[in-house]
Amino acid sequence: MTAPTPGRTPATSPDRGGRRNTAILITGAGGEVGHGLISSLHGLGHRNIVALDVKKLRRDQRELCQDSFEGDICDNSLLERLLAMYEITEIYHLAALLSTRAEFTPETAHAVNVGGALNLLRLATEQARSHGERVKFIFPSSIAVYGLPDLETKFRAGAVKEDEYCRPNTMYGCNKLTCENLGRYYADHYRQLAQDRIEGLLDFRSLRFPGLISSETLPSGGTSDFASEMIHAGASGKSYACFVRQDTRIPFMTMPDAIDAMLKLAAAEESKLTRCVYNVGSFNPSAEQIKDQVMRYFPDAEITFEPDLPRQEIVDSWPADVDVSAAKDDWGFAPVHDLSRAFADYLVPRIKARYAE
Ligand code: AKB
Repeated sequence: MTAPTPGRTPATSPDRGGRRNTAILITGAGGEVGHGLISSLHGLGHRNIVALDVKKLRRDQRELCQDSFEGDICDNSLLERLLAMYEITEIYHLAALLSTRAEFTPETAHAVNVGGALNLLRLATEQARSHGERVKFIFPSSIAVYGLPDLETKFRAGAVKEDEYCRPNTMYGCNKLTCENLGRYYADHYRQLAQDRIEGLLDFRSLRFPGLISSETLPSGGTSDFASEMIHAGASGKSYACFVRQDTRIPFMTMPDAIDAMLKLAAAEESKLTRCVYNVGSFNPSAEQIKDQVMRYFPDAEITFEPDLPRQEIVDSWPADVDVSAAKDDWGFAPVHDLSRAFADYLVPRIKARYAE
């Protein structure tokens, strides 16, 4: 990993009286969500984005950031050096090993997904203590925190609320649920017995993403990836064997709606928030209905269904739908894309352009 060049001086500016520049830190910045988030934050006028990822960011992404680092969120010395260079006021902690990949290396997934989050939560509280302002910590959780015991219960449960069925069957789901609880602990109970306790250092907010579908990036290592893989294969003329049954149903949303939801939650007035973890999602088609949409726009697509039973079991334990009323009521969650608009207005035009290049 390439840490910041040793001896790099803290970034300061005259109008801050020599104090370090403020920064918005995005971990996992080179991933699917990070890719869209950097562009959206830059589009909103933020010029103090600091990106961290294990891989070097693409040039067009680096150019939207004030700084970018290659490194591991488990590398404490790297995080310390980041601390020394910037006054971090907001963190979007996106770095994670997704559900399928995590099942092959569960202990590594725990180390990265939970150990990394713990490092960032500690970094955030130290930052708040040192510069005297609360740090906003935005954490993407997942529908993987849910664990429906069987298909009958899954379909009877319908749209599950945040506090129902939180019994995950995957290491990734366990990790995400643990991180939600760690975030709430750091925000509300951190060092609660210490004499020198300082309250209110962290403003932790989390949203449970469903399957995300992007026109710009292909997913990797997720168990909800069948939707994106099917769409991109159909559009690029490749045959696709879907790894779940036709009747498989989970909630999804498009990447632009996911980024918009994350920024809306981040901007929400704290007094309006009745909880720190929210469900989001906007459509919940069956795998067959996704295929129907793909065939409508790419009639030559060759799509078959060859369920991978262990992965099928994971998806069957996730809810058929999620109740998003708390997000709508508290901070105005309002996704633009339902299934048909996701294809007509976003996926098909953008993906056709992408594969035409
Ligand atoms: C995955 O498929 O693992 C993720 C998720 C549902 O959080 N995309």
